[in-house]
Amino acid sequence: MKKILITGTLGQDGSNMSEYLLRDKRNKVYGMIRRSANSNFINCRGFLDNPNFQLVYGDLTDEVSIAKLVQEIQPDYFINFAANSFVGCSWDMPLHVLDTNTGGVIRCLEAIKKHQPNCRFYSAGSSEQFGDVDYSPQDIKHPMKPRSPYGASKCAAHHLVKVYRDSYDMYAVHGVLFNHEGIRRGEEFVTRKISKGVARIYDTIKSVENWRHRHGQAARVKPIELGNLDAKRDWSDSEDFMEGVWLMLNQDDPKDYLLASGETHSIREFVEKAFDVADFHGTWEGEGIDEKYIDKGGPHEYVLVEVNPDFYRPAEVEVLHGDPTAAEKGLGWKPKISFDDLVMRMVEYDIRQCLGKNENPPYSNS
Ligand code: G4F
Repeated sequence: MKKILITGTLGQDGSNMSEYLLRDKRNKVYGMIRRSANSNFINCRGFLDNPNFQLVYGDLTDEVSIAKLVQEIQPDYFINFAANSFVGCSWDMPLHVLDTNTGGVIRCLEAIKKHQPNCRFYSAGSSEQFGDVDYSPQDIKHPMKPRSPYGASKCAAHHLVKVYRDSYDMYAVHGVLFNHEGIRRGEEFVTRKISKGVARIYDTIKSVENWRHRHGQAARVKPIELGNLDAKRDWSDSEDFMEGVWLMLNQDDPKDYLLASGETHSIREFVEKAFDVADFHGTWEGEGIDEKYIDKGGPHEYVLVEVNPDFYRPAEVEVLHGDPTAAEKGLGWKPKISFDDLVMRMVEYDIRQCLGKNENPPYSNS
């Protein structure tokens, strides 16, 4: 049996990876969680009672806990998805970001070096490392030019993984993952904020249509408030990436790869596609902080999106666009879920949730 220790289990990637690995009954997955009064297990409901899954306590900022887990479990693989992962708040708590995202990786590497040197280690890198990009699409050789404390923390982690690999002959890889989303995505990230917002507006207008609408009244719709609409991101589905991460961990020799869709889309395009799924068709009006996305197609005019400068960042990564061809050649990996399907899946899922059809966030390939 292969023993796999995963951090960030309650989050999108940790839960998707656990589910992906538990499909093979020869894998035993240890999912690390931090102690909290209010842990949210919603992403894990589908596998919490799987006999090959076990929750274990630990914290990336506590080297004692990391060392203890590696010593006791003796994992064959250690997949580190835990992070302070929200770029937007990394300016508010830069030291915590560095301690978790960089210091945490050192603690993992040290624990492996000392207690289980044959364990293969995956470090979750980010396209935020490229930051103020020199060229598009970006490949793994693109210079690191981070624009946020978060991006800087991931650059340092990338260097450290290489240093440990070269210094101690460890199997350690740092996968540079472009944005990856899905129905387990946290609401602070822009795609889920939009898909949930679309579902909320859909629910408000459609439920009002049943009674209020008949009296000729408009629904009271709260628009989605967004920051920079012009930023472009290379979005994939998180589930697609899990296979790529696993392949990266199972090469003959450790090598870093970049995972991306190979397409880039603006926040504005994501908004349009998401509202299309719910059959709202707006137009953009105004400029800068006065810009709005307005649906004038029905008997009432609805402002669906407006700009709130509170969501602007002190420094922005304007465009990310990854080149996945090296991963395709080296790992035989390529993304399966298209941008349109990703948006559709997220919005349809959130609409179903709003309409009261509660489901476990499923892993679609299982
Ligand atoms: O969804 P985001 O917060 O993701 P971001 O910053 O690209 O980071 C994500 O992807 C990285 C990989 O590239 C990961 F490493 C990282 O952990 C995380 O998963 O923001 C995307 C874009 C930004 O340009 C942001 O300024 O959307 C823009 N945006 C516009 N309005 C907004 C909003 N972002 C958020 N979160 N909320 C808004 O209202």
